[in-house]
This record gives sequence, C-alpha cells and structure tokens, in this order.
Amino acid sequence: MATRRFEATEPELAALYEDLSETSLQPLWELRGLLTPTPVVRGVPYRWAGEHLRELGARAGELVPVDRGGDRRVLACCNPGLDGAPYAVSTLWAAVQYLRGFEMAPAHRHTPAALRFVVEGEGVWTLVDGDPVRMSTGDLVLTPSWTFHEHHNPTADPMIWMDVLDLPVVAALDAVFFEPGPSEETARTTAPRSSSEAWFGGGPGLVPVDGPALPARRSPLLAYRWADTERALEAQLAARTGGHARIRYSDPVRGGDVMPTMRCEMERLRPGTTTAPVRQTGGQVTCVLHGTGRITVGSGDQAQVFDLAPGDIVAIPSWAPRSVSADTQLDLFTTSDAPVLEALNLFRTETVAEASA
Ligand code: 1HN
Repeated sequence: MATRRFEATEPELAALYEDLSETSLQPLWELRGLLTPTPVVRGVPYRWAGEHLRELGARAGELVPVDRGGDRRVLACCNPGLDGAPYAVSTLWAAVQYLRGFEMAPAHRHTPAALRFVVEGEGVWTLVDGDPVRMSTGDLVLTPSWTFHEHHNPTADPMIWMDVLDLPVVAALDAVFFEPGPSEETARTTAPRSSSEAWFGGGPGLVPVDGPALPARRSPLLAYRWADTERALEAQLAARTGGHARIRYSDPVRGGDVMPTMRCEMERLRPGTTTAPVRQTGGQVTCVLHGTGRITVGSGDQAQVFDLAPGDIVAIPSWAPRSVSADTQLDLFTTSDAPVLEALNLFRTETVAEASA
C-alpha cells in the first residue's frame, strides 16, 4: 500500500519519491518533528469537575443498565487534545464508575491494570481473584493486570468512584487481552477484611514469614485504607517543616510501586500552603479527596489554573509543571505512569523556577 508521497521539482527525484511511496518507504531527510528538544505533548491540562461527574454519573445510572457495553457503567475522561481518544492523558485512562444499589458488575480480566480511588461513599465490594475487598472513602484498591475482578453493591445506595487504567500503554504495546469471567454468577462474597490485607496489611514494617507466594512485580496488598494513609500523612506533617506531606503507596514486602505501570501517591496540604511547580515525564492524574484550592498546570502562556473541589479529576500532561495551593486543608490522590518511564530510563523530573512557571 502506498504511503505518503513527497513532492520534488527535479523530475528524477520526483520519480524516486513516487517509487518510494509505492513501496511504503519515506525519506528521513523530508521528515520533520521526529526529534524535538523537549516532548511535544498533545494532551492539554484539563479538569473534570467532581460536581459534574457525580451528576452525570447519576443520570447514566437512571438511564443505562450496567450490562450495556462491557458490563461497567463508566464515563471516560477524554482529554480535549487527544482527538476524541477516551484517555485523560496519552498514557492513562481515567473515569468515574457508577453502581446503583443492589447492582453487580460481573467478573472479567484483562491485561491492562486498574486502580480504584474512592472519593465518597462505601458499601461496594470488589472481588479480586475471588478475594472480597471492601471499598470506602479514601481507599485505594488495586486490580492488577490479569486478575479477575467484579463489583457488587449489596446496599440500597449508589456508589461512584474513580478508575484509572494503564490501558493506553498496554494498547500502544499491542498487548491487550480480555476474558470474561465464568458465566455462572459467583457468590456475592463479603468479608470484614480481604485475605490480601490479613496477610500483607499487618502493620508498619510487619510482613509474613511463611505467607502465600508473592505475585510477580506488583504489590500483594490490594487495598490501602484511608485511616492508615491519613495517619502517615499526619505523622509526616508533625515530623517536618512546612505544610505539605506526600507519601507513596508501595509494595509492603519488596518496596517499590504498587504495580509495574502505575505509581500512586497521596498528599496533604495545610491551608495556605503552595507547592513549588514540579514537572516530570509521563502523564499524571490527580483526584481531589478533601478540601478546596487551586492547581496550576503548565507554564507561561499555556498555564491553566483550575479551582479544586472534592471529586475533581485533573489531567497533567507530560512535562507540564504542576503546582497546588490549598485554601482549606487539601488531600490529593495522584497516579502516574512513572514506573514505566523509570523502567525504560526515561524518567525526568525537575522543580521549575518560580519566575518562569
Ligand atoms: C474495567 O474493567 C473497569 O472493571 C472499569 O471496573 C473501567 C475501562 C476500560 C477497560 C476496562 C472495571 C474500565 C475497564
């Protein structure tokens, strides 16, 4: 199949270009923009307001049965710079999922890994390879690559949460596989504590000696509870100067990120605190758990300032400086593809001089 044909006035060169095109070849000397001094990023800074996500999720809940389209009632955050692709930034899917009371989203598994972050509500259980993991406000719940997962809501009340997946990375690598779960409906199991937390959530620095085999390259702990996260943030604020604490969720046994493709962090800012603008390679998605303030994404003419309120989801494209200011105390969850960039030796981060931010 012919590829793009380049023009030339000189007849022999024009003939060469025609033959190249017919042979699916392109001359590098005519190509522009392949190697740029800094990343050319199509995704733009963007914020989806929590208020809208809640309202539109509830309307979808009224109108659309959960079994339509992939067995999940999900609204995907589509970055306006990405030509309609359902991605928040070029490397991360972010969405809200809405499950009505007594509903069930059946089991399936796929190679893209997912995480759930709960901004409000409780009562839904996610079964990860059959292990029942309760989801409550402020919790981070993992459904790693190729684990079966299903959600069920035994309560009368709807629940909404944020899903982030590494789908764009897995799709770019042509490595997407999907499989529905067993067709017979599994028991809607609940338990006060998941087996993963019983084994690996024992407490600071306490890991089992002869526990279950560790899964390869991802955390064996599937839920990180808000009470533990908040305790760690408060302890850090008490130990350090300034009003900004930041923690990273990690594999409790081997250290390192919770999954090979996504880094997860939580930060707390005291009222009146502003963070220095920092940029990094790769995309980030920030979700507001508590509080109000502002986030500045980008620099110079392209800087965007968004007000922040609970439930907001913000896209931070690669290399865009990110700075946050807290009006009230502000708790922000952030996930990124940093482990991918680190594994490939492509991760860069720097604090940007305030003047140029
Ligand atoms: C998925 O499996 C879930 O299991 C949510 O809750 C969102 C978006 C794309 C592909 C798979 C879920 C998803 C998804």
